[in-house]
Amino acid sequence: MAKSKFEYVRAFESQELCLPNCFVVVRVDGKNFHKFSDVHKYAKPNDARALRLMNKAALRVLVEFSPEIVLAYGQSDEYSFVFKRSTEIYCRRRDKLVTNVVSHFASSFGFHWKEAFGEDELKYPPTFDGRAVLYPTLTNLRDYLSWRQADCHINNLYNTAFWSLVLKKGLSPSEAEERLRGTVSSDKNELLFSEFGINYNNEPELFKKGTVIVRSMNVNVPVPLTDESAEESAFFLSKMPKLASNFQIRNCDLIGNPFWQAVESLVDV
Ligand code: DGT
Ligand code: MG
Ligand code: MG
Ligand code: MG
Ligand code: MG
Repeated sequence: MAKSKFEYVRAFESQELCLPNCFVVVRVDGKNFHKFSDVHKYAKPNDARALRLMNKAALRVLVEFSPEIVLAYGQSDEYSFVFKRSTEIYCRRRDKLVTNVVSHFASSFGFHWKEAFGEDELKYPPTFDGRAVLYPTLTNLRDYLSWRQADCHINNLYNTAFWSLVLKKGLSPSEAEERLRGTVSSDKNELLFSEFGINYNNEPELFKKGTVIVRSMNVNVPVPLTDESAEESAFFLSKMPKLASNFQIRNCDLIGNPFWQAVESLVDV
């Protein structure tokens, strides 16, 4: 094929490759979801419709890039996708990886909106950012996921106490903030129990733990802490490619050893 005189501009393109042998974690996060959650009247502190939609968009990403993503973890407006360390997808080109994941996630979020939100319309197109982080060891990867799950727990405990004070006791946001200043976890647990009759341990695992999706293929993920009801499975599998049924969606602990004993042979490849 004849080359045009313009072809030389290609040489200006640069590309970064993800270091060999490292886990590639792509994390997406909603842009200004403080506002997005307000405009779409998300329930406070947690909106199960929104979290289930995030899970469904994430499942789409695992299916689209199957079998390269072995694990994903999501909470709030974020999701982390773990590519197996041996992945050769896009020759490990960083830009390709991040942009393909984030755009597939965002379009899936819009695509499945109605299944989660029904008559409540999507009022404007949501935006997600994306980044890739490389982890050389399984310990680093475990610590990364533990960090995200601990973040989920800390925020959820705070938000549950905060919104109880505001919505059930009529405190203003600044009064609630003042009331919680300097409290530790046990104080918040106690406050929820004594003032609102809430046993934090009994809150839904979806809210307390976030969600992990495992490319299952025979691994026996322990503690199906959520009952994966028929209704829930139907939600995840509707309007999805068949392959979606090969993934396990759980709201389980990622910090302790049992989860890793079950998935290590799947993840560390
Ligand atoms: P960013 O990420 O820098 O563009 O800004 P934001 O506003 O997305 O900040 P971020 O990602 O740190 O915090 C997530 C926001 O999303 C936070 O304002 C709470 C909101 N959000 C996420 N999930 C829920 C939910 O289930 N219910 C409610 N009410 N809000 C939620
Ligand atoms: Mg942010
Ligand atoms: Mg955000
Ligand atoms: Mg966030
Ligand atoms: Mg092209």
